Amino acid sequence: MNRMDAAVNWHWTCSSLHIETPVAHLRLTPLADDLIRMQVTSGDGTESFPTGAVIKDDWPPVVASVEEKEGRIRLCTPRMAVEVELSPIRLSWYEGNRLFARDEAIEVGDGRVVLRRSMPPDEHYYGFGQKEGFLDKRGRRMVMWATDDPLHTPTTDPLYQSIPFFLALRQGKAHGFFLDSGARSIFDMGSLDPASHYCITVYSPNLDAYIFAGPEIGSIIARYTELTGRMELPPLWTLGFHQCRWSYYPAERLRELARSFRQRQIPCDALWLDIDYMDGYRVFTWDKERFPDPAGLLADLRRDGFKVVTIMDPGVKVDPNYTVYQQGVEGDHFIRNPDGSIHHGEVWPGTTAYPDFLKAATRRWWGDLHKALLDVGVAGIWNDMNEPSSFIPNAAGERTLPHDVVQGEEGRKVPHRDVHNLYGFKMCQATYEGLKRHRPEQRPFILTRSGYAGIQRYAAVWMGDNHSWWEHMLEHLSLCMGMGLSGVPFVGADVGGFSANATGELVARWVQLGTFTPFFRMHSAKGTRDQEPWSFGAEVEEICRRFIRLRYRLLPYLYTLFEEASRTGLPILRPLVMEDQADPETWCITDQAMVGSHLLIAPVMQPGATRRMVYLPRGTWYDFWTGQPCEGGRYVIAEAPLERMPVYVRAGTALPMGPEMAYVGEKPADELTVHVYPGKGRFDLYEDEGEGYGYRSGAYARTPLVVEGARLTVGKPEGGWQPPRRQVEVVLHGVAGPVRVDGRPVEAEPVDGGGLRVLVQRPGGFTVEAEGTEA
Ligand code: MIG
Repeated sequence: MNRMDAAVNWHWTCSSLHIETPVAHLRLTPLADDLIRMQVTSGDGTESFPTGAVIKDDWPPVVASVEEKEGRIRLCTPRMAVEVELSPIRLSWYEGNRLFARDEAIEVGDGRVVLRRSMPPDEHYYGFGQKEGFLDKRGRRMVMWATDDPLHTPTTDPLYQSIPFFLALRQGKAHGFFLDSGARSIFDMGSLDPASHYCITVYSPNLDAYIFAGPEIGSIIARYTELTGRMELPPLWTLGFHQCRWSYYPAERLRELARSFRQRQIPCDALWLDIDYMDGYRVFTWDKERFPDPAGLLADLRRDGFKVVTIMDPGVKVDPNYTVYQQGVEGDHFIRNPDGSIHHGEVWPGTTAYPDFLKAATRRWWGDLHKALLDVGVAGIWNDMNEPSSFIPNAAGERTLPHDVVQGEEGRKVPHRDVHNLYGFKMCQATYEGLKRHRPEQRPFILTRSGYAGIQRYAAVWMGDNHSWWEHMLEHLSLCMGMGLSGVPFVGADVGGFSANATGELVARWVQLGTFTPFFRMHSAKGTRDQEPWSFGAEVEEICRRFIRLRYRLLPYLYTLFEEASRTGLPILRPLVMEDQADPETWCITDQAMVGSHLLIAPVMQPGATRRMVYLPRGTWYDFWTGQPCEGGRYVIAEAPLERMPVYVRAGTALPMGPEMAYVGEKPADELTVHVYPGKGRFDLYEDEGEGYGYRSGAYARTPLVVEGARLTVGKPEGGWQPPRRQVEVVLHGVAGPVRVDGRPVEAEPVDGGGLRVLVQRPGGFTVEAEGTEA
């Protein structure tokens, strides 16, 4: 390795600062006031394979200046600066006058670039996509190399996702770093303790990074997702409850499952088909005996409100009599060995060929194949095994493709090693574009296991093969929060746990957690005991029923958060540090989360526990179950008998809730309840048709719910869509009364657990207030 030493020359082109050294070229390009791109090019100067993560290139010009002083060059934007020492090359990064990071050395050689950054002892590191461990990743060494590892231990690394993005927080101020490469990279955040440096290595002769000045976590995520794109608003039904297992078959079993949900009055929107629906694991086929009439089955289920999602693996069975394989060969869609032959791996169908999703024609072919599934009524696609996974280890002992198989367009071929982390991402792009082409009037729904930075544009993500272990409830929270901080808001994990047998208590607790996570699906592995909400006796069934119903009642709140995420990139499930990054207590909390910025959840993750400690950030909070106010900025002990998970609501919240329903769209959502928690705040309730793109041409409603003290003002909805609302029920918590509507006294009814309830026979445009907040 060679350290980038004395610069031989430098120049400023008005858009980039270029610095030439004998071993590499450094280029610094301001893209926005708080964002600078940093590129190091070495080797023969060829650019790295473009990942496709970054979608924005039309940045408005930045007012930047460059000056040289005492052997340093300083590049400034109105909000950030980078100062380059020329011998050796060292970079100091500033937000205003605050030094936030220092690259002490840049080393190149052996097909790598290494960045050594100083590591203040009081700095915390968050994000990195899907990474094991607690919220703060300080002290961990993490590899970006998409891997199907079904045993998630506290130190298993890497997992399925590769998102080389992180946030650093020091003394309440944050900055961000994104490394854009589809090749292997390593983030060693001080694994050799005590550490004075952290170290970022990319296995490429080039480094392409983006530095975000912050200092707000939220604004960094907003910028990062401006760069890499945001989730499209999903269909409303995908926020409902999903039931899955490996596998429900034959058709009659699926019908029986559907009947059970309706008979037991447990809401459910989607049933999932795992690999056994296929004919010998051949993708895009159906097993004719198990599913003789898929279109009829799906139509019947649909009449009862059930959507069906089918699994898809990338591996195509090598079988000369199978059309998909034939087309793949004829169309030159498969990844090849260095000698030019089609590469064969081993996955569920036996010997398989892997589509090369880096090729546009292959993505199109793959996307078009989905038409057959859409035609029989499949509602969404579940992309599994797309790390890609292989049953035969490669020469490096990894269960994925050999590093030297060849991918990419003609004239732009690259070895798999350079683009490994893009496989799942590009597969999802193919699926997404296929769904858009063949069902343009509906919003696509794709769930994926593997992904790269920007995956949020194409798919929701679940956390892969967890276990029915209590420890994996904490993993559920930490992985999902890490993903949310990394720009991917639509995330979840297998509720109840995938491998091993669950117990009733575990399932009850896990369903409580799942109720508040963006993607809410129960799933369990082949060979494990039944894992439906009713599989563990009446008490657990009742707890599941109550929480799944609560999930549906919360849809107006959750859907508004999804809409916000689609516009701003902000996560739905957030660590507490995002809500109050100046409060040191929040910096390392992994076992609690915010859902949006109004609800705080504290799941119970130990057997037998009936209470737990909860940190409430500064301000006043209300117990969701009792309506009792509690002061924050301290720890409280929350009561948590099995049927209750601690949930708190921030003072000043207007929490919108809808009616109970068996599934989304069962009946018009014409009842709205607004729970008011006195204080000061505002919630802009977002509603639309829940499907399709009408909202893009104005068919939505945004209703301001404004809380001031014990007064709620429900404004007139903005937007061109009329919510089907006849009346609004308002529940005022923590107040004594009397209650007035638009200044006139009304009868208010006390509600269980405290609070006063009034019914206003209008869709909006009124004020409800109470006198005298309860002491
Ligand atoms: O090799 O399709 O993570 O959710 O049930 C296992 C069977 C393949 C792994 C997925 C899991 C799914 C299972 N799959």
